[in-house]
Parts: sequence; C-alpha cells; structure tokens
Amino acid sequence: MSDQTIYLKDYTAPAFLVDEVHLTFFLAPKATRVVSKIKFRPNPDSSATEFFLHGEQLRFLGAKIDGAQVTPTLTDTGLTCDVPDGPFTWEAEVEVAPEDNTALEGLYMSGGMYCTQCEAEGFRKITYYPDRPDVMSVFTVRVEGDYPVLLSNGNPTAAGEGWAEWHDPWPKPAYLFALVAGNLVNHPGTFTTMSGKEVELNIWVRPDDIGKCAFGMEALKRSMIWDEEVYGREYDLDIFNIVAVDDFNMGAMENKGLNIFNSSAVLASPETSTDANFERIEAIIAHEYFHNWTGNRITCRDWFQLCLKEGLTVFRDQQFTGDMRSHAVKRISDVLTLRARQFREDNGPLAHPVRPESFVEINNFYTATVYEKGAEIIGMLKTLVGDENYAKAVQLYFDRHDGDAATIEDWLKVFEDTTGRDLTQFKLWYGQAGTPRIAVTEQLENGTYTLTFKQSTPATPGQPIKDPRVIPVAVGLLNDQGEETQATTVLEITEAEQSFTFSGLSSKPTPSVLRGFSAPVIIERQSNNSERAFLLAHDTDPFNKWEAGRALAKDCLSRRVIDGTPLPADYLDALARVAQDDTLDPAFRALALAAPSQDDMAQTLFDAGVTPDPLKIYETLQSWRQEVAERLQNALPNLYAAMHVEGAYSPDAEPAGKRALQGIVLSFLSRLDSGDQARAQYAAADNMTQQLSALSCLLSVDRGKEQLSAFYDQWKSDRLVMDKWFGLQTSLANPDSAAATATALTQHADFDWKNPNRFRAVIGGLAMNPAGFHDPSGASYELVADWLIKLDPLNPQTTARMSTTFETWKRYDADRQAQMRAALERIQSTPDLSRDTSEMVTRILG
Ligand code: B3K
Ligand code: ZN
Repeated sequence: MSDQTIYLKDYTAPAFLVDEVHLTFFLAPKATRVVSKIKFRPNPDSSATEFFLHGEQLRFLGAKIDGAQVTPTLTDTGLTCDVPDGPFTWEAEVEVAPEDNTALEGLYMSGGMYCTQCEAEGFRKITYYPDRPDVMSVFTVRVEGDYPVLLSNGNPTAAGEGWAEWHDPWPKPAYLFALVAGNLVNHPGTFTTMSGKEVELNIWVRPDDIGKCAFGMEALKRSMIWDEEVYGREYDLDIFNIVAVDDFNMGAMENKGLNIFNSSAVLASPETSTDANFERIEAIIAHEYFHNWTGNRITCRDWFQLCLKEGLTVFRDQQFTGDMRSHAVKRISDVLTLRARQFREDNGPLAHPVRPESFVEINNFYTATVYEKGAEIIGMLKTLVGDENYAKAVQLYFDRHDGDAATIEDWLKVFEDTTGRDLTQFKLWYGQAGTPRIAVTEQLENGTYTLTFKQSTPATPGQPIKDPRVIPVAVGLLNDQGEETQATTVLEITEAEQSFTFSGLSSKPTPSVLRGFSAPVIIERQSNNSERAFLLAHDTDPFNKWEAGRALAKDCLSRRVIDGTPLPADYLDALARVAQDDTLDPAFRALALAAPSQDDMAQTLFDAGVTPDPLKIYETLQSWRQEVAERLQNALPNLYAAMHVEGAYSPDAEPAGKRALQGIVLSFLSRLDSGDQARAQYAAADNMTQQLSALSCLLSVDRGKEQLSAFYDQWKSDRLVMDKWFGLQTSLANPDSAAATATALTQHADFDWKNPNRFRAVIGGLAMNPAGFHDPSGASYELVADWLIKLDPLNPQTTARMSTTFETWKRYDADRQAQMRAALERIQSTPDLSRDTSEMVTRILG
C-alpha cells in the first residue's frame, strides 16, 4: 500500500486524453467481468508521455492496443504500457468481486443489489483508467445480468432480457460513473424543463420501500424548478434516476443522471421519519441535483479543488432550503452545524485550508472545512460583491467553464472580471486554515461612534503565521429604546486593525455585530448580560437576536460550571419571554430555548482557559433544564397545547416548527410531571417526530423502558427506524452507563456492524454523548478504539471518518488526554492499518 503525500504544487496535466469509453459489465457477485474499450489520444498540452492507468484490486485478464494483444507492466496501483505515438484504442478485460467489497468503494453489493461509489478514486477498482477528474469522456455502458433493473449514467439506448445499454453524451470524469442492478421498483415522476423538454424521473428502491418515495420525488421537482428560476440551470438528459442503497459510506452521490443515495437520505414517510429527517432529505436531494451543474457540467481539475464544487453546492442547497422554509431558521441551524463541526475541526489538530495543499488519502478531505467553510466563502463573496454581481459572475462561470475541469482561480476570475475587483487578498480564505478571531472595541466621542476591529488567526498545523483577510462584518446599531438607528451595513475589514465611524450619535448605541453571521469568525467583544438580554429582546436581525440569547446562555452556564453561580433571574425571565412571544416563529423559539450542546460548552470553557469537565457540563445542563422548567412551569401546558397541529401530518416548515417547539416544551414538562405528558404523547403519536421526541424525553429523565421495548417491537423490521432506536440509547445513556449500554447494543442481534448507518448509530451515538464518551473510567475510549480497529480492514473510509471522535483530545485534563492518546496510539499501531485511518490518527495525534 502506498501512503505517499500528494501535493497541489505537483499538479501536471494528464499525458493522454480520452474521447470515448465503452464498458461492458457481465455481473456476477464473486466474479464480475468488466470489458473496456477506450479511445486515447496524446494531450497536446502535456509534455508527459508515460501511459499510466490507475487500477487497484483488479484481476487482470488481458489487454489490446488497436486490436493487438499487449503485456502491460502491472503494479498494486495501476499499469504502464508502451503505446503508439498518435491516438489509439485500448481494450482491457478485468475481473472484480463485488460481493467481497466491504469498503463500499468501486462496484459492491448491498442487500442483493449491485451499486457503485467512485468519488473520489473508486473507479480504479472497476477497471484500468486515468482516474483523475481532469480526464473527461463520453461513456457508453452495457450491463448484462439476470436482474430486472439495470441502470447506468445518461440515457437508456437499448435493452432486452438480462441486458441494457446506456449512453451519457456529456463528457464526465470517471468519478461520476455509476451502475446499479437489482430487483428494484420505481416511484415515477415527470418534469418539464424551462425549454419544454420532458424528463422522466424515478426513485428506485427495494419493493418494501416503495411507500417512502413520494416526498423525495416532490423534493426533486422543487429542486429542478428552483435551479431553473434562481440560477437559470436546466436539466440536460431525458431521464434522472435516484437509487436508495442501505450500505453507503456517506449521504449520497451525484453520479451523472444516476444519483445513488444512502436510504437514510432519501426514504421518508410520516410514520418513520422525523421533521428533521424530511428537511435533511430535501436538502440532500437538492444538493446532489444541483451538482449536475456545479460539479458535473463544471467539475474540478484535481481533488485539491474539491471546495469548488462542494462549497458552492452546499451554498446553493442552503439558499434553496432558506427559500423553501425560513431563511432565519436555516441560517441559525447552519451556523450551529458550522460551529459544532467546522470550528471544532479548524481549532484542532485536523485544521486544514478550504483548499488543502496536500493529502495522503483524499477521502479524508470531505470535511466540514471543505464543505461548510467552503460554502461560507461563497456567502462572503456574495455579500462583498452584492446580489446582482454575484448573479452575473455565476452566469459567467457557467458560460465560460461549461465542460471544464476548473480551479478556484477560474472561479475567482469570473468575479474579478465581473466586478473589476482584485480578489487576491480574499483568496486567503482558501489557503489559510484556522478560524479568525475579531476583537471589537467601541468608543463614543463628540457624537462620533467608532468601532475598532482587530483580527488575528491562531496558528494551525503547518501554518504558524497568518495574514489579515478580507472579512465582511455586517453591523447595525440600536438606540437605548431598542430602535434601529443604523440599518445593517457591511464593513469590509482588510487590515489587522481597522476602525469605522458613525456620526451624529447623542448617546452610545448598542452594536449588533456580525449580523446574519456574515463571516465564519469568532467575535471577541467585552459585553455583559444586560446588553445581551437587550439584543435578545430588540435586535431586528434574527440571527443576532438568537445569538444574543445563546451568548447569554453560555455565559450563565459557564459561570455555573466554574463556580456554581445560580442562573440569574433576569436570564430566566428573558427565556420565558422568548418562549411565550407569539410574534416569533415557533421554529425560532425552539432554537432560542434549546440548550447549547455539551460539546459547545466544552469548547467555550476551553477558550476561556478552563479545562472542561464533561461530567460537570452534563450535570450543569441537566440542572439548567430543571430550573428553566420550573421557571416556565405555568406557561408550559398552554404552550404545549398551542403548538398542537391539527389534521394530517405535513413535513412543511410551519407545522414542523410547531412540533419543534412542542418537543422542547415537552422536554421541560417531563422534568416536572415524571414523564406523564411524554407517555401520553408517545401513546397518541401518529408520526415519528412526536413518537421519537416523546421517547427521548422519557429516556432523558430515566424513564421509558417500556416504550423503548414497544418501539423495538413496532419497528424491528424497519432498518432506518432501528438506527434511531440504537442511536437514541447510546446518545442518551447516563454518563456512567453509556459504555455498558453501547457494549450491550453491539451484542444485539440487530447490530449489523458492517452497515455504516448501524455502526454510526451505536458507536457514533456514544461519541455524541460527551459525558458518556469521556467517562473517567476510559471505558468508552477503549470501546470506540476496539470497534474502529475492527472496522478498519473492512471499511477504511467510515473508520477514518469516525476517528475524528478523538480530535478534541487536547482540550481535556491530563488523565483523559493520556487515555485518549493511548486509544489513538493503539489504533495507530494496528498492523496493516488502512492509509485512510492511519493518516487521520497520525494527524490527530499531531
Ligand atoms: N460528492 C459526494 C461525496 C463523495 C465522498 C467521497 N468520499 C457527495 C456530495 O458531496 O454531494
Ligand atoms: Zn456535494
């Protein structure tokens, strides 16, 4: 196994280009034969001459060039061969064993069906090929196998008993190749595009799941219309297929015309899916569909440019969800995720630039930084150039680069050409890792109010020194009546220290800084809780209104963790006011009433120079819930009743928001009524949102044994619901019994550890229970390490991803650090550890 580091600076153009690919698959679980016929020609823009094709874990059966047999030189990673000077046709025959492919990369089997996952470098496990995104070609595929459904990319061209042929007219890199075969049924649909073309739509599932496709189909149609209306992008094939697969390493994959989805990211029904599931499914369907233009028609030159397609496509799916639901609520949830995942990454040993400069295993760079911070960069760019210029620049990008394998430079150039603006400094966002800190100070003198910003970014691995970046900081000012005296204005910070003035002020205003979270930074400003309460009550910017409440909560909770300070009455009063303010969207109120997460509190304390004690944080949050419940006691029953939704279940934002607030209210009520209301809700629930929220409330107050086993009996044959059943138990277990709970669940007959969703539910669920994961016995660290070591030889990608559970180890006390380090070292020293996991563990250890 090679574990060489690959560098962006070493990029060279491919020696050969591909004009046509013809593939024939003779499917068999243990021995699928893949016959390839590929038209190559030397790349006029490359001085390289070596003919190298990637290929891994392939049984080579033979090869020909222009019809004559050749004997290439084979290695573990590919082959080389002498080739003619001009264009030539390469033919090869290889054999692969999809049934033995537990890594779920390349061609593999899931529940009796064949499927593929090629991004980033999985195509080389299917046949010999220049498996790099800058080699694009038209593909024609013939699939032979005894299955009723045989699918590949593009349009179907011919089919008969046991075979089908597909042709994809759009040149694409091999990572977008896909094939599916199996006993599947389809939920059909149609879509008429803006130019009047009829497109056939299908969601392909196993027969048992046919009742769970309707929502996904409607979400797909909404995505297609939205991309036409907002970005002017039309679909470009006669057919668009989505397939649901149970064993999948991530959410979904945007293969051209044949998206393959983790079942959890597409299948939905009111009885089995929560509101959050519906929203996530809608977003993922949109995301994969949007890739058709941002990713497929315009792809990446090399994998260092991954954020070119991912950051932009995440940004687009965030805009879409905002349009479909609520922009304010979406922004708050996105920032919650960004801080929980990306800030955590950016402030620890795994910090890396949005465009990394090197990697050992590219699959390890499908990160929150590339995706979410990548999307924040697009958002900042839009803020800086304005909506109109953003729209123009993006159109120019589509016009100029359609059919290209592009770079971040290409992307920035369309903005420079559209606006005349120099984006050299802005580009630092792609190259510099780490979350900038901005210290804000204020001064009022002779009616002039000055805000001063000082930016700095802490050192990250390999990057000790950082330069000042361009940071758009949206600011508004409020007077002491709570009226807005300065509407939102975007201040562009470009220097290490910079001041901005506002004139004509008679008294000191209250600044509302970083409205809408206009940049992915940490604001450091001396504030106090009366100011925060004031902003919570009066800020017109919904994000900052929520943010003020959050800062208030974190401050009160931190004090309580540090020295037991009781929660101030005015804080509880402010919460009570928000809870009962009917002018506010229930979904917003639910977010405002939710406690900060344990991990968020740990990071907050760590940033304040306090070593976080996970158990103490857990206990503090528990007592917070109790105190809030008591303070809200009189209001809770009415609020609970007011959030009742009449009529049939709908996953739309409005009823979902009401259920979200009702769920929070129920969690408080459960602390006062021994779970009576939750038991009643559980018994009456006709949808998964309410069933699961009732069960969680019961488990959180140490009740619900009966419901937990009833839940199992009711849902044991539904895989996706059983993932919830498993995950809930490890994530909500009491700290001192979490490891034991997880151990018991790993011995459960339904614990199929080779299935990534189930593995993530149990092992990932434990990691999402910080007090349980960090139990001082070290039992959870041991357990997680044992399971990662066990999974690694089968599925390196999922193992590597889950090793990030340990990424915050340096935050904790010496004992915990020693235990976590020992667990990491044990993983690291495992013989034959995969390149994926080895790279991650080595970086985490630092
Ligand atoms: N592009 C895929 C992710 C592929 C991950 C490879 N390890 C899904 C997405 O971002 O849409
Ligand atoms: Zn994506």
